[in-house]
Amino acid sequence: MKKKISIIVPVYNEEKTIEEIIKKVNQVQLPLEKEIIIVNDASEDNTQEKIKNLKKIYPNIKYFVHRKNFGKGAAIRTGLKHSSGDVIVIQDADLEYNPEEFKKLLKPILENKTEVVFGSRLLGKLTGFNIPLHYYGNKLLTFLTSILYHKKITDMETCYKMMTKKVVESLNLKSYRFDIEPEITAKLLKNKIKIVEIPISYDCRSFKEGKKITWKDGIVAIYTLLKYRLFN
Ligand SMILES: Nc1nc2c(ncn2[C@@H]2O[C@H](COP(=O)(O)OP(=O)(O)O)[C@@H](O)[C@H]2O)c(=O)[nH]1
Ligand SMILES: [Mg+2]
Repeated sequence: MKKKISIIVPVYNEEKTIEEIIKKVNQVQLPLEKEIIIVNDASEDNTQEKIKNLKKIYPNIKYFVHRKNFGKGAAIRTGLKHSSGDVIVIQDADLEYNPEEFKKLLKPILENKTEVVFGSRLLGKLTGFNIPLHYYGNKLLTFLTSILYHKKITDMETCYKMMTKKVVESLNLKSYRFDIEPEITAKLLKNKIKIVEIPISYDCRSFKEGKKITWKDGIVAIYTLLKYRLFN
């Protein structure tokens, strides 16, 4: 029986959106108990104050702070270490992804049809991609993943990766930065773990609004995909 979901929120300088996203996460009605694990990756803005206020309002928040900036992957791994849920999902601290989608993502896991669900921004109706390089970069990285790992998937880089705790632990994650996404996907595919993809909505923010991933992370992603394909 699955009883609890741990929602891991890596945060770096997101003072404008952290309150709103945590409110949304708490609003969504799920058939599991929710644990929210916020990992502040040494933000230099007002994120820390905002999280402290949130903690007073929502008792289901666990809060951890890195003493220096290590990256999204490191923050996710810190969150994992402290999670007690049977199911794990990652939620960015901006507003690009909508937590209402958790309902759809959770369904096949609760029905024991799969242990891993990816929310795909590129399946079904396209919404919210508005930086062409970002859109084509995502298409390219996903295409490359499918070729290298002989399995068709549609969105390697999605933040909405929902997995049972058992599966995440088996992956033995090592990445520090945005290379965490290709690492997770590569290891799942390499270990022949089934991934169910469900279309989700997406609302891409601009760099001005705080988007942090860039084309350089795309290069690192290619390197990471090759690395796990060729070595362990
Ligand atoms: N912990 C941590 N999170 C980061 C870092 N850089 C970005 N993030 C978080 O990762 C999430 C995704 O960043 P974003 O730039 O929107 O990229 P995308 O959503 O993957 O395209 C956001 O919640 C950021 O706050 C970092 O250095 N450390
Ligand atoms: Mg984002």
